[in-house]
Amino acid sequence: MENYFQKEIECASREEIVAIQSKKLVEQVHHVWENVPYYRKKMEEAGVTPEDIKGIDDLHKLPFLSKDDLRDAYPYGLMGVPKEDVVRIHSTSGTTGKRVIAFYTQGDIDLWEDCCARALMAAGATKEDVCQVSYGFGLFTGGAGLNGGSHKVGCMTVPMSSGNTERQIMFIRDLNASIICCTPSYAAYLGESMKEMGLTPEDIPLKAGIFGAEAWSEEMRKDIEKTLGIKAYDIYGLTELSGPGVAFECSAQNGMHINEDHFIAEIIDPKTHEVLPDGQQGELVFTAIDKKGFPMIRYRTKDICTLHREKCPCGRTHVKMEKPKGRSDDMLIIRGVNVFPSQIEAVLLENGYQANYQIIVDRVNNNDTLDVHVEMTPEMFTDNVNEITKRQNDLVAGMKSMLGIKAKVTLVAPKSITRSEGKAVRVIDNRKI
Ligand code: DLL
Repeated sequence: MENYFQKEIECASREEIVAIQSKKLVEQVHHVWENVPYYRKKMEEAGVTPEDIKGIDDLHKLPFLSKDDLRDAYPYGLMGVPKEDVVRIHSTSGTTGKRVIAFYTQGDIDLWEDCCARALMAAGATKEDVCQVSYGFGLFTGGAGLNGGSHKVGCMTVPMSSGNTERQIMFIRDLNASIICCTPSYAAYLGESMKEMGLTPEDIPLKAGIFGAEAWSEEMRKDIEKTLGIKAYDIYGLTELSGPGVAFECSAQNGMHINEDHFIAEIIDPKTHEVLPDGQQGELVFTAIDKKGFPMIRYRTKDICTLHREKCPCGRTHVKMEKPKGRSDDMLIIRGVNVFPSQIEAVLLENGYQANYQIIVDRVNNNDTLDVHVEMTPEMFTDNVNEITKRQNDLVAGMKSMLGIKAKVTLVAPKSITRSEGKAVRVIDNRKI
């Protein structure tokens, strides 16, 4: 039996969703026009006034917001309410530029936690569950968001935060934790550590995991499900739009339902800015129609993705997004060819490796080089040179057929690549361009 947090809205008809979105969009545009001079100026420059926006069919008339706008307006320029109505901030790690600071009213936090509760219940959570939240707490949104969602479901919530893997495993076993929330790379590391401790999936009480905050492949899902003996569900979100829970996977495990009563999704061509039809890949753009503290209109995420509206067996009617393929700023251009780290990862997992790898890009004599360091698993570890060479050649061939270009592959000893407790760092780009 499918498990819902807010069935009426999660399974609403298309007409109902469109009506909700249209009404909220009109209100949100007025709110922003009156309270966010930065965006009002953008609207004026585009020749649009709130009167031009009568429903979602008019969405395309509104100007985009980009990461550059967030940088320009840092820190307070896009705040949508007086400071006394803000109860919290969160912030991005700033790995790809200046930090983003997002502001939340109490109402914003409530709806965000509802979104996370929907995700947990879609993964089977009930008030009987013990939910261990092993995303980082603090400025990062992962810990706070899923912690709040878990409270709303009524789970016994364990606010672990990330790190201290032995203690994580001890709590899972001692408290009989049934649900874990963390990044997929940390889930893989937990699995690896449990295996080393001689634990089998039967010794681990977990039944489900809610994994997101970074791109991960289907192969990695299979791997985590096998080692931990759980069902692994994807969850998507970003600080600018509150955090985790913008979209989440249901029992069908093939794409994430976007919470359309709070967020309107569009896919655009990142070059021409043209809105693309469902089923076509492009950049994901969101309009947050409820959030008041940091109201984002047509925010360009840089995430490359596809939307689908086929009927879902879980009964939810909200549009689904595929796993994002990566961010347009993660995409490497190597010798003119677009390469996503997720494609390299897929080749490794298909060949029996785990997602312990590092991609090193450089430019030598005006030529891009692509080196992939890949850890052997303990089972395949050998010092037989012929064996290693054969394995390396197999991976080179696999990558050539996936990417269309040649990579240099170096196999390294198990455990020699640093593990991550949060988002994994996969790419080192040494090119000075
Ligand atoms: O990563 C929020 C989050 C926390 C999501 C916990 C899920 C779970 P940021 O740090 O602002 O927020 O990073 C947002 O991470 O634009 C994507 O590029 C990437 N991302 C997030 N979830 C996924 C996912 C949090 N499920 C950025 N698959 C986004 C692929 C993801 N990429």
